[in-house]
Amino acid sequence: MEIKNVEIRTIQLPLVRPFRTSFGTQLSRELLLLKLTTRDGGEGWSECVAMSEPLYSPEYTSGCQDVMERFLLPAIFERGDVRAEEVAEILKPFLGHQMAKAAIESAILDAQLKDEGISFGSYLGSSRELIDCGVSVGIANSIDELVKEVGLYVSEGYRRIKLKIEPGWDIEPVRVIRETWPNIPLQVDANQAYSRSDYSHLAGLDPYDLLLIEQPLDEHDVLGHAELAEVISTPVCLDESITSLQAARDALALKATTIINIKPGRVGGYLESVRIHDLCAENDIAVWCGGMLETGIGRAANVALASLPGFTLPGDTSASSRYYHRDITTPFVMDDGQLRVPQGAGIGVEIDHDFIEEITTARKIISAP
Ligand code: OSB
Ligand code: MG
Repeated sequence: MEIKNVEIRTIQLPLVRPFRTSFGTQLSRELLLLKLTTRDGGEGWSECVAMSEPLYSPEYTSGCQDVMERFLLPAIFERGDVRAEEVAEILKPFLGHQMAKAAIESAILDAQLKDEGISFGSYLGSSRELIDCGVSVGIANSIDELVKEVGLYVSEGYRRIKLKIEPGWDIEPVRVIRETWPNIPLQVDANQAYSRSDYSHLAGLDPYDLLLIEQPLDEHDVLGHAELAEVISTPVCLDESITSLQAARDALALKATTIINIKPGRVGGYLESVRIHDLCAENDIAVWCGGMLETGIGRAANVALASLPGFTLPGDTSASSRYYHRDITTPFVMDDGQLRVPQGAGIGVEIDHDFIEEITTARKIISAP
């Protein structure tokens, strides 16, 4: 496949409610959309999941655009005829920047699969048509507000609740939610907000039958997670620390994680995600699909990934309406706590071009020479 050009747009989409985590509060989602056009008229779409500031990971929207324009796309263009399976290898000399790389690989994969008439799901190795949905609940202003928000999601049918926690907002909200819903699958996500001096405090979560605690410590403190896992009974799950297949291997060898959150952007793409899935399956490690407040474009591919056999826990793959009043694709609508895996070619969703135009704040076309 020869690429003619890649259009990079910045879009800004308001969230239905503020999303507060230990690293800040999001009121709206800014992200990059890629539209790739091939020399023979094919098209591929992807979204780059980096956020506007480097608070969750080192990447951020305008930095991603810069590295794509300056280094990543020129290297892809130089190759000429390119397939998605070659992208990681071509981009390997450029260190880091997994989210930018993932966006390029995904756009190429979408164009390639549309050309071949294959869906993301069947290409990646999907084993089911429906996936179980969880929902990630931000830090609330009060316990009352939290109970209301969780109540809304429970009534909508979500099959698992994840509470964002941080020092000062942890044991008490978990206790109340567990007492209010004794049987709901429940887990927590700290986004690196704790340190090595907090092990005994985090053991205070043990009585609440949590599925897991996600990334309590610094991204680089893999050994700390292994130490913590020895002293608490809640299973430790890594998110931010797992930036590649190699990182996953190391974390498993160190016993720093017994469950892995796979986010394609964080690990450099869907192909690396499948490799991590396979590694975990061989080692009897459960995986689930994380989220980055995606629009329908990223969500479509995530839902396909989440339908692989090793994804045995509900993911942060919620319905479009949990995030946005209006999505930029045919919306993902939850039925009985599940989403349907798109069956059409490529990502398999219709794109709402008019709406994308409305929410575009910047647009640039990068052409192959
Ligand atoms: O840590 O999983 C996270 C959103 C943005 C950045 C990081 C995270 C999250 C979420 C929300 O928890 C997941 C989603 O519903 O998309
Ligand atoms: Mg997380």
